[in-house]
Amino acid sequence: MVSVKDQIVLITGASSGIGKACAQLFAQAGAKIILVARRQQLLEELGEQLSKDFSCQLHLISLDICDRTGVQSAIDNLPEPWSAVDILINNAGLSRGLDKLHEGSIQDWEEMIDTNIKGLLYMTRALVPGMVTRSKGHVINIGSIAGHQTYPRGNVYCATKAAVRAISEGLKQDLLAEPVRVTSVDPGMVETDFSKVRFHGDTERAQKVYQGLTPLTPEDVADVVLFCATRPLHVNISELLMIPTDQASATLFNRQN
Ligand code: 8X3
Repeated sequence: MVSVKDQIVLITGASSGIGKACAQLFAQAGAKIILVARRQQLLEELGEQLSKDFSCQLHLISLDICDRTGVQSAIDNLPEPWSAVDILINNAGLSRGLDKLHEGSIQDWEEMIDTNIKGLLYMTRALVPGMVTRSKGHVINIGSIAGHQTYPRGNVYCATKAAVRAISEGLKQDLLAEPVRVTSVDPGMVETDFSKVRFHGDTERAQKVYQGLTPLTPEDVADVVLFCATRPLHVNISELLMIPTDQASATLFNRQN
């Protein structure tokens, strides 16, 4: 088993949900963490909490990963002690809308494509060259069951997660001669702000998504991310689909009411 102690871990979308849970778990395991998120206030609050709970070393970057030049310059300008990123957790992502494709909002599509695909690519493109040069690194993408199965009205969101799956596969192929690992952790239903964001803040509709069943928690997913990061170096977990016991496919759920 590999320890993440003193390894530099960059987490996107770190201020909430799966990203925040990863930050907590990796901090607890002694990693040095670069937290990337748009919301400065939430970043600072999380930073304070992590320093207090785990006295870990932290670097905060308030950034929208859709900003291509912003991503490159944030990575180019990482202070020296933070520049050799060992693990990139491409977690930032979102869904917007649950509409029939021919009735969908193009703005919603652009937001999902810009964050889930392009933002992930910008981060990967900025950080992987250093990993190759140092002969050390691991890219962990947070995919989704939606990348394996398209569900009604999921159209563009599912397409973005299918793209993440293809990007993970392609990156692994292109890094075959390098000791840099690539993993995709693909969760089913996880209770986060995911549905609230999908429904543009409609909390009542969001709550119904999780009604009558036990979804995964962000901590469940973070636990698996840490598992993947801590396998011996000759072991590459390429793709890991994890779903709640109350879920069997993207559309099959066991609800009690
Ligand atoms: C989130 C899982 O099935 O709600 O990526 O799209 S799902």
